[in-house]
Amino acid sequence: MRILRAGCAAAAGLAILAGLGGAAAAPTPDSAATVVVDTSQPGGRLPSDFVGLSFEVRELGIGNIDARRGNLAQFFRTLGRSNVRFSGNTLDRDAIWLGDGQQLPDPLPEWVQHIITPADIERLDDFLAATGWDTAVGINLGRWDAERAADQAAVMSRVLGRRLLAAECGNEPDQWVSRGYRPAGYAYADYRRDWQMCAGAVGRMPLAGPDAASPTSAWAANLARDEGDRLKMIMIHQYSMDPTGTMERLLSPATNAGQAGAATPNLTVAKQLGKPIRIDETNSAWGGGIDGVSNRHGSALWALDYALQMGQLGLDGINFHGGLGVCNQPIWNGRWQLYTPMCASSKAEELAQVYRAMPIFYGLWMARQMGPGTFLPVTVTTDRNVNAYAVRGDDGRTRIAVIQKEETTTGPVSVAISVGGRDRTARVLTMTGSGLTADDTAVQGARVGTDGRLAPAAADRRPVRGGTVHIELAAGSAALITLDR
Ligand code: BDP
Repeated sequence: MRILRAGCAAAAGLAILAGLGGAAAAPTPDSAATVVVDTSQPGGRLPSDFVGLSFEVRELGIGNIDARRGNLAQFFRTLGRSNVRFSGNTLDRDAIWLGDGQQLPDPLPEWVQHIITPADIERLDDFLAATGWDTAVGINLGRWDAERAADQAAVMSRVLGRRLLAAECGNEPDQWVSRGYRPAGYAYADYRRDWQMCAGAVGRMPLAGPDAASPTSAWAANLARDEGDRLKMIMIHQYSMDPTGTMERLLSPATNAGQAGAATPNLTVAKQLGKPIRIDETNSAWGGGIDGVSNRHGSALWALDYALQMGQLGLDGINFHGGLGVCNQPIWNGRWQLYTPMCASSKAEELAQVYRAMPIFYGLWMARQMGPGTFLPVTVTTDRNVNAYAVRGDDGRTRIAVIQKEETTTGPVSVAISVGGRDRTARVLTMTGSGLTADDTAVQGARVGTDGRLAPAAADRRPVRGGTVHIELAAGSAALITLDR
């Protein structure tokens, strides 16, 4: 039996109760888990904008962020208001700003692949107005041009106003030597001078960064300490695996522990300094993701677990990176974005900006349903790969997510969730897929339609008796349990 987080004496007893208490018609569960929710000790916040998105800045430049076309705006509404960030490798590598009255360099340097203009910012603003989201947008610092940066900043403040959470000076500066933007030996002290140059050019605009590639890089903590009030929010990147990863590794307790370990040092500094911190670029594996892993059902279970894990740890938000090309095909520059939450089924749909949800989208949607609220400590006792989180919602309802991360051919788990209090009912929404490497993820059997909406069938009802609710959770699925007041 694996006891996750501090064990408690009641848990073992509940495990026995759960084994006896399964519904009569259901197949005998192979094993049991208990989840004890401590309703008396509220922890940190799960903000409403916790689960955000991140895209390459190229998506702005090629006109993909458009509320008047296709179904992208509805995808954003389906997820609920949050923060969308535009940056990524295409920022410093390929993107040039062209303000009104500015000229492109002649001859055009070979590196320029994408031109970002005030019209793109206007279109973004319309999109944000239509969806209720806010944004962080990158300014090219890798290939620096002070006049263009100042103009971009002025346009962004004028057009986006309060919808602009922050600008970001450059992407992954700790990789600029290997990308050829800076000479060998370029270190944090050099970067800090570059960052100050960018901060100087953008006026009073709020800034977030440094968006280092390595989650454990000291650049984030250094910048937060050195740049005081000028840095509004710390932004770090974190990918759970390298491109050699497997589904088994993605869903393993070791990866789960590694994620927390990687985020903790910068989070600790952020807390000491009282500064907000987001993982503003994340996904299952860098290098565009892994076919058969990042684009399959298991990634939905991973994303739900990971988002809530990071929320419970105390981060302020997490932006899942993606791209708006054809699903499972190279999106730009020969690179895949297999981990993307949404993508087009065909070239024609890509041009029409009609997307479909990838499995991971459902994981983000489930995580989103847990908040806003305050985390409650849970103790999970199980010999299976099960994680659980609880949140006391701002609406007064307690919500519990239980995630089972094993292949669907393994037996179900009988879960006894101890919540205390009087008898009442619980509503259960379940996210399922036919296998970890299937791509038919659904919530209550429902999938996102071509209109971008998700309309799950009514939740299942379960009684809460003696302070405990029992559910039977199929392997490779996740349940979101809402307690009625
Ligand atoms: C990050 C970059 C992003 C890439 C991603 C990846 O910022 O542009 O798409 O890696 O490798 O480092 O998938």
